[in-house]
Amino acid sequence: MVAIKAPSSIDHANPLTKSPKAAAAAAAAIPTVDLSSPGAARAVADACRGVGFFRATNHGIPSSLAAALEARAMAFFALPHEDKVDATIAAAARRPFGYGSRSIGSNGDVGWLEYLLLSLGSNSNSSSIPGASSLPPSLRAALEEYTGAVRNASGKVLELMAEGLGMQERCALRRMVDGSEEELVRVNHYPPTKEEDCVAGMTGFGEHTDPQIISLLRSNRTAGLQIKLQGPDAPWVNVAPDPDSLFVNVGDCLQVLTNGRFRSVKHRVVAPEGAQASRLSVIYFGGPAPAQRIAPLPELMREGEQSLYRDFTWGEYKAAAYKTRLGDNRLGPYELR
Ligand code: GA4
Repeated sequence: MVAIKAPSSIDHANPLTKSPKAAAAAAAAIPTVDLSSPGAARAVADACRGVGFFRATNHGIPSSLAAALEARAMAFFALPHEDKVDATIAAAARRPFGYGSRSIGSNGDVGWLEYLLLSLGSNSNSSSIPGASSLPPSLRAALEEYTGAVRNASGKVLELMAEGLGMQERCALRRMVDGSEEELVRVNHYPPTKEEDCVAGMTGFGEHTDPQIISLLRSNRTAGLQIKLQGPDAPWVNVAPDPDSLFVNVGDCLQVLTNGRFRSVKHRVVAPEGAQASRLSVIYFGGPAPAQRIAPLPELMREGEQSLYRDFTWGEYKAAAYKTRLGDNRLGPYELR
């Protein structure tokens, strides 16, 4: 692999994370929510209004499922390149799905990673993932079990969000994702950097926001994920890896549905200099149905409050988003002020 120089925005000498004290301050900026606690709905909403990101504990995904998927995914990524391509031919027929290495999307973005990107298919009651049919059976089974569990966790978080927003129907947000046919799973593998690759500030996955409603990430113990706190001059902070937690992030559609109350969070992965270990992360993305109108939910609007965005459907937004570069401001063209 060839080292990729990060854009200058990537700042390893981030003042917030340089000293132990500053690192502790940065970590404190990332809220933790115990999803089983009585105050969870309020804590989830506070986190989504503030950073747009939080660490969720007691999410209900058995650690054995996540560990099994991690082991099988690691074994898959250790296969020869050709085998990985062959095993994902079924999925790759529908770009951008399948196995990818170093290139992200189809507009020239590159990263220090390889990945599997799959659509979870149409039937939320069925565990079978259409594009996974030719994957090694043990990986396919682990993926199907894990995605079943992470879908439930996502549904639970969406209910807490609705409750925290004071919505009448707890299921209103969850229903937008359930059966939408727009749920994805992505398994990212960031290989260790060898000494000759060690160019300061390599990009693992460049900065971006997720276009969907919600994303839930689980990683192994290798660091690399960073989020940008809200505000133009806000710093990037390291997210300490925690395989027992899920990291939840607000996507662009949820920002619009809440008329900016919840904030879509910028995030990126830095390939740590001279890391000995691989980083492996699994991300679930929950999007709405293609025909779903994305506009601020009327019940959230105060009297006289104006929408900050021009209406669109998820189908339109996705088509436009997939033509952009990773770091582009995808909501920009829809902003009214
Ligand atoms: C970011 C979130 C998800 O990983 C993803 C990505 C997608 C891709 O990898 O093909 C995109 C990116 C993501 C947004 C802008 C476009 C499309 C790469 C890219 C440059 C699967 C998604 O839904 O949007």
